[in-house]
Amino acid sequence: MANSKRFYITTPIYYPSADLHIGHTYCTVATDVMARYKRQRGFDVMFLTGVDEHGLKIETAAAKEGLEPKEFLDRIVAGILDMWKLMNISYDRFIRTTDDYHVKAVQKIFRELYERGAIYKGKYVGKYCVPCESFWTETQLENGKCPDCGRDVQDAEEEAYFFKQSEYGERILELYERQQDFLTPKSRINEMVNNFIKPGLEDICVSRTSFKWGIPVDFDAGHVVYVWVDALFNYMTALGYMNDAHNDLEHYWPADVHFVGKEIVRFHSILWPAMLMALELPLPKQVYGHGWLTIDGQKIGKSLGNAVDPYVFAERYSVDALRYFLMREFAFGQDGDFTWERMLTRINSDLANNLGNLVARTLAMQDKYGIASDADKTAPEFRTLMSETCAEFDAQMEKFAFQSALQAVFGALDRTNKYVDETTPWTLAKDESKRGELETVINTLRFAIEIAAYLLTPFMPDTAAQIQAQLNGAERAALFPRIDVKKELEYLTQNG
Ligand code: ME8
Repeated sequence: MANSKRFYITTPIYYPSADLHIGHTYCTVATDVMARYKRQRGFDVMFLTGVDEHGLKIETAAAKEGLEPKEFLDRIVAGILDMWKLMNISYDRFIRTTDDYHVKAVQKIFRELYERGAIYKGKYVGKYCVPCESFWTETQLENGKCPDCGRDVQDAEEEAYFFKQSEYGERILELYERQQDFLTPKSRINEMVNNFIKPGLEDICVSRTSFKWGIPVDFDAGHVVYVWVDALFNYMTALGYMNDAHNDLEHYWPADVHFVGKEIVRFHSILWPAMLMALELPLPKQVYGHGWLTIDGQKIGKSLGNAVDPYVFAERYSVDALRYFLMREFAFGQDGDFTWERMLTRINSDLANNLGNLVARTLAMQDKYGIASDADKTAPEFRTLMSETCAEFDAQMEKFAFQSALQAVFGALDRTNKYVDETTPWTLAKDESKRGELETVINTLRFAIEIAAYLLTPFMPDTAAQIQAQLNGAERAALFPRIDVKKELEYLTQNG
């Protein structure tokens, strides 16, 4: 059943964390928006997410709680699944790297790379950053610390397997040339070329013997597979690569896009294609490196102690408000600084005042004046406006420019609200001879709202469905109550 309209999109697989914060939801919401958008347009979508469960960090965290790693993980993974449910994440498949099929597949992949001569045995001397699961050479350190997170690194020396990453510099550069969209936004290419490829790629250590919690190398006891090799292949094992648990590799691979945070672009745009080249496998079409959510310029994360709890957020303002805010407030490719004030202001201005108010006043007038719905009675100006809005929306979505796509919709809603003020339906209603005009105004408003709701569906599925239901006659209810920003900020400072 070959369907040319296939769309395979992935999030990174998350390190299991008991403290989920809105930084974690950012990429997953964006991926969900894209997956819903493509499904709405008739694509056969595969949306993969999951968890990355191996490595020293997990082993240490589990031991701290006196638990076996798997026991520790099961509890945390349940929390993650709960969070995706809360956030209305419509993933098609969820992979755990402890899943038996993945473990066996990675063992086969490692052996295959070894047999092809892409992996060899050597000695590892260098530095290791435990939280990042990253090896570094002396020269890569910044002031003796991990260049990614700035934390202390440890000395490490042991017998280990290496992947011949050094052989792939030229081919990776060619890839960036040939496949212009391979790595986006474009600024990320310069980072990769200048920081890693130009200085010369090094062979990368891909096995460890100093801890146990990893996938064992099945032909050399004591070695476990480097967590990034294990993790990256999730994108293919989840489709059935080197296993029979799934069967849709041919159907969905190569991936249309991997969404990843900017700090892991390096693994996705150098190590990942290099390993695929070594195995002569097709490369993903695109890697998109998004920015971070920050607070006071610092990446939101548990270690910085500045997490914003999505549960609290969703309970007070709704999941759709959170999804909307994340996608509208920040440009996806860049960092964005979170403040409660920004968030409250955004919800008020766009969702309560613009969208919510338009829907409420349109339906109130329709009810009050007893206007029958008639899709043929729409002002030509709005047919043009909404068709231009749809075109602009699509163009932005294809570039993953969620912010601009939403700006297009809300620009049209703004225009629609102005149309109410210009046409003053309450005046028309007083004059029986203006009945036809009044019918056109109300139906034009309905038309604009209906198209906007359609476009907003991937971003705010519940709200869009509610709008559609109200247009179809369901009981009227306010979509987003207006927030008293000053009062709410006081509440948040006292309780946050
Ligand atoms: O990196 N803003 O897992 P992870 C935006 N297991 N994105 C954020 C963020 C923030 N404040 N905090 C985290 C890993 N993220 C690996 C991935 S893929 C084969 C293996 C994003 O749980 C981060 O940028 O540390 C990353 O893309 C994702 O959450 C998972 O991070």
